[in-house]
Amino acid sequence: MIRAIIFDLDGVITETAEYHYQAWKQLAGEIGIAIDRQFNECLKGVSRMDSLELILQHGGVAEQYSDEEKAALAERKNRQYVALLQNLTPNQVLPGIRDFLRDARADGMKLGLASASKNARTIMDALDLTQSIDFIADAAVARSKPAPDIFLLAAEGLGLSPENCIGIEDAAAGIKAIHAAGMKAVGIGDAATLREADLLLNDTEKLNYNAVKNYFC
Ligand code: B16
Ligand code: MG
Repeated sequence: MIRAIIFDLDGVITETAEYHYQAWKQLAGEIGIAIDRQFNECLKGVSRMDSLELILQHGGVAEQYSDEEKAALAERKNRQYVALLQNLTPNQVLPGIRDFLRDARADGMKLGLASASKNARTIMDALDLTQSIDFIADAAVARSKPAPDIFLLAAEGLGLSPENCIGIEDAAAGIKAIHAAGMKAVGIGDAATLREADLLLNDTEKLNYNAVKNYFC
């Protein structure tokens, strides 16, 4: 029996990946590392510190920075990212999401958010969606996706068992996290990356509440 739907944020509810990309590109450029949009694909759904590590490895300089210096670099990127988030408006909710949330809530479903982003609440406020979600899990969990922690925390916050929840994700690590939590997974994106999803949709426009409910119930 499905009683809750738990959403990822970047790539499912909105497309903040471009802002992450711009902020990381600026920081990487300042320390002499070039990244492009293709490289940015492997940062989707990955936590801030893990993203920095991947960028430093990409530049072959991961060993050259102390933990304190890495923390300072991540903080610098975040300041730039938060400044870019000023551009975010309610118009940037991805197609189909508002209708899905409305229909799910009207049908009595609980709604949760399981984003790796420590800026999730700011983003949901900017999108005018905070009131549409019942529980936002704190991204400061011990282990990031593909570990199940953030999805388990979201289920706990909603007062439900994982087997009563569906997760929706756009990243392969996110699908793994949903399954590791014991939930069914909806993937948003292409089959090559998300082949493990139980239900795969090309984009959020195809996300219809009744269709998803009928598929899993
Ligand atoms: P922050 P999601 C993820 O969001 C992003 O996809 C990823 O690029 C980012 O590094 C991560 O959040 C952490 O974000 O730096 O704001 O804490 O897809 O899990 O909603
Ligand atoms: Mg995502």
